[in-house]
Amino acid sequence: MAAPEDPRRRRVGLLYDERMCRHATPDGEIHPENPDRIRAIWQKLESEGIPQRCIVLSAKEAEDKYIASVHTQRHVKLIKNISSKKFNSRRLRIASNFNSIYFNKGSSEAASLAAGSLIEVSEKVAKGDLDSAIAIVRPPGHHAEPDEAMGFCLFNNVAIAANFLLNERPELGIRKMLIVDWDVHHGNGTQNMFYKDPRVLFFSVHRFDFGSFYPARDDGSYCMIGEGPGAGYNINVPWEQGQCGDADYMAVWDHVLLPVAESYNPDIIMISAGFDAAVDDPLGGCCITPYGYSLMLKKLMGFAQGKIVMALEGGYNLKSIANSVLACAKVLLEEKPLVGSIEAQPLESTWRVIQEVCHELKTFWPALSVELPQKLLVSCRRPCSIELNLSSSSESTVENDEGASTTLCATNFVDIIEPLSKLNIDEDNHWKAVAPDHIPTKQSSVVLSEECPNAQALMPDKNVDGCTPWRSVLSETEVWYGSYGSNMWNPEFLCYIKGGKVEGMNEPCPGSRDKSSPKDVIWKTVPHRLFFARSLTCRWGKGGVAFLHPESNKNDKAYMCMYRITLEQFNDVLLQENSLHQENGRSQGAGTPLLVLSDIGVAAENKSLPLEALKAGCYSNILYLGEEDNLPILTMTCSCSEIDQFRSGELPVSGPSNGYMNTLVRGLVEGKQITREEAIAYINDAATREL
Ligand code: X5A
Ligand code: ZN
Repeated sequence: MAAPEDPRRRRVGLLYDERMCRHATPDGEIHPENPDRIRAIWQKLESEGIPQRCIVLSAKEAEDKYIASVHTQRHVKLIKNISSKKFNSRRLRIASNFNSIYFNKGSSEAASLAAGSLIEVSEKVAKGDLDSAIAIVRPPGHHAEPDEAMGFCLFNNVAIAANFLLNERPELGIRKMLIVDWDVHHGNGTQNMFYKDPRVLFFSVHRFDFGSFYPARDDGSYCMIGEGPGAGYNINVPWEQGQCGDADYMAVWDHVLLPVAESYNPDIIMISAGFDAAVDDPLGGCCITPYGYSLMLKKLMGFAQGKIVMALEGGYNLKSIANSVLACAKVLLEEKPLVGSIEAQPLESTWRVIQEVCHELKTFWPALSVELPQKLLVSCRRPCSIELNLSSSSESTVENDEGASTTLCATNFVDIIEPLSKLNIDEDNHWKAVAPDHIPTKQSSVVLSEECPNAQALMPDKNVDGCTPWRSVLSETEVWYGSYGSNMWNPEFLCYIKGGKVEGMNEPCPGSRDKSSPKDVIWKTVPHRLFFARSLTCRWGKGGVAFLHPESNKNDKAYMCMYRITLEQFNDVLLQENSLHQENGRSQGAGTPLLVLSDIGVAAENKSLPLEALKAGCYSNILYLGEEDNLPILTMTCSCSEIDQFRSGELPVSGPSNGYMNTLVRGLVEGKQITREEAIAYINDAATREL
């Protein structure tokens, strides 16, 4: 006999359907958005006895007409048909026309089941048949645009269901709804679909990194507040960096989302619940714990009479997503009060972001006009992982008297960049990454150059008997390479040595032949003018890149991160820095080195040494900046004649792009030279002051 139903017991819908596992990469290629994600979640819930306590539902395909309420007919047709035989020969090519998309024979069905599942559970929650629900679906949806699949998303599941409730089931009384998108990526598709619609308050908190984090479009900024009647009903909270965790999300909940939800008073809440901001996610670089997710959810249950629909979006660490969904399921079942605590303080940048968002929206939401507690705004900085790491490896860290430079020995260099690189993986193909042998981590921002077809063409370092002779000579000579641009950020520079790419690079670098790490890294300031010029580079897209004025001036000061590397490696860096703009540097690099030992003497005498072979490149001029530990300090910049051309306007001068700016700031801040604010001011000054 069945136990009588406890009237206080919450009815929680739980939807899972194995058929959504049939969407997979066509040839079994490894991919983070894979069938194991939802299997892992389901297994975890089963092992904890969750399904027995929920109302378990299986998926239903969405009707075309409902999908077509937010997508174009053309897009519906394409996704519905992409798995049919007649697309066999075209499927791969069509997928490659989209950004971060694959298709196989199971894709059409899975996409339509994911959307249909959301319709199904949303309708039941709206009706009151369920109190709340979790739909464990894939493919995810929030990046999907009206006429475009992108970012692993085919149909916009949440948007389809939201539209269904508002327009197809008015009798259920859902007049206004709140969509909370806590996936680490911006929900660009959903934002777009309801941008002018005040019946949907779209709230997305995501990594933005000044516009360089996926999807790396400017519509994730806090300036995007909605339009026409929808003005004020779109709220973006764009993180400036990774590392955000429970404390940061709680601060945003308490100071932005909850006050707004309180005044908006939604009839239902849908959550675009990606779990890629979870601790240990390979793409997100943030660190929400399962306890953090349960608090975020619990705090939302106070609205809309607890009517909450959760839809899985991203989340790529199987353990993290399983534990996080489990924590959420327990909250919806409302078994016990939450236990846990948040140790960390919000990041300093979190308060800045919250202030910006509130400032932008306070005319629409008076609750956002309250001043943030003053104590939160001053010195609330929490140490980031690099600092923790440095202080724990005391014998490898030497602060000199001025406190200006930090010397790390070679082995620790790797230890120290490792936590940073962990936080910064957002390459479409990062999962193919192979960690360099001595980096003891499963995750690395460095993608080795295996996949870089031009690696050999760029540096055909072998003749019939192995190494070209010049290489062995130059590999014995050490120099300091002084970087003042994006190479100040260690993971970026390491790509020129190890090969591979970091976030923001279009192409992987081939690396140097000698892939050994720099023997030392120190910082210095030099009396040269930093400025930004040229307007477009392959690597960084639109915007200028950094140069040093070749002539020194005692009133100028530029920060410089110096790497102790071999002259062979310096040559390879030089080639890679210049090959972006010209083809002939490549063949040049093959047979003869660009810079040999005797050139250093010439450079030292004249302070600069223009290299004829690189004259078509951006950085064709070698600067000699003195010595450190009896080794020459070299860098590369433009020629003196180019300075005149920049001044006359013959060559363009322009400020750095967001992505480039972000990397410079990161380099300076993570290199512990200056604070984020000072770094931004330093770059802005260099970018705006006349040459
Ligand atoms: C749903 C989701 C991420 C796409 C990342 C592409 N998409 N690099 O998390
Ligand atoms: Zn995501």
